[in-house]
Amino acid sequence: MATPLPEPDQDKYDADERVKIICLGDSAVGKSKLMERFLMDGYRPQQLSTYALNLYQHSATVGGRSVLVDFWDTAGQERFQSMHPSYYHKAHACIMVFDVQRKVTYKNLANWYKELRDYRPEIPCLVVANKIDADAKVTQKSFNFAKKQGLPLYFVSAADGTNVVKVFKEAIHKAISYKQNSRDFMDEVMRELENFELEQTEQDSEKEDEEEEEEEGAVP
Ligand SMILES: Nc1nc2c(ncn2[C@@H]2O[C@H](COP(=O)(O)OP(=O)(O)O)[C@@H](O)[C@H]2O)c(=O)[nH]1
Ligand SMILES: [Mg+2]
Repeated sequence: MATPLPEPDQDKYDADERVKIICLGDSAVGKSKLMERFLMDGYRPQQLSTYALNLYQHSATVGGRSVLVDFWDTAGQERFQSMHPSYYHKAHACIMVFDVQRKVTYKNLANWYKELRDYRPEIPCLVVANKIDADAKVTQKSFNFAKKQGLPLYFVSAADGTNVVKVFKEAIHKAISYKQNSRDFMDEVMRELENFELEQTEQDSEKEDEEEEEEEGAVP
């Protein structure tokens, strides 16, 4: 039997905006370490092992508005070089990570990027070169993949914290502005459906109210 998702807490209802940010990249490039580093103060990891993912929630204030960020981290499924479609579903931004000490993890970015674009053709994506603490000279190298795809590249270290906050803040900003300005076809369809469902429920409850009033009126 599937474990039920954890109970949502108050933050979720109070936030003005809510975005989902996913993390992609090979095993052991430091995805989890980066998330933990960013969320170090008071992060609340939730192990959803049934769903093969870790969910971290983070509250931020951007432009005076409160934002709830759902960070999705893989939990081993990346070993198979592919993620379940639900991982990508309705994501608003992606942080793609490779390990500067393992060339193959850089080469594999192309595969991750292709899968990302199959599901989410339009969302902002950031490329992160992690573990620069192990080799400072690496920041002089050019990594053409990011340039070729027109993606921003950041040199970071989850171990000593270099540029970690910067990358995550950037990702949150991009996610919000994507969500607010999205002309993504699938997003629009989803929005339409959500509005439709809302209207339906409102109409149904109005109808019920009327019926109740009628019934009440019938009682002498
Ligand atoms: N030197 C160094 N090691 C790191 C860094 N980030 C992660 N690691 C190490 O790399 C390994 C894999 O990290 P993890 O976050 O589990 O990778 P994931 O599989 O992508 O989530 C662990 O042993 C980490 O301690 C970093 O910035 N510098
Ligand atoms: Mg991990």
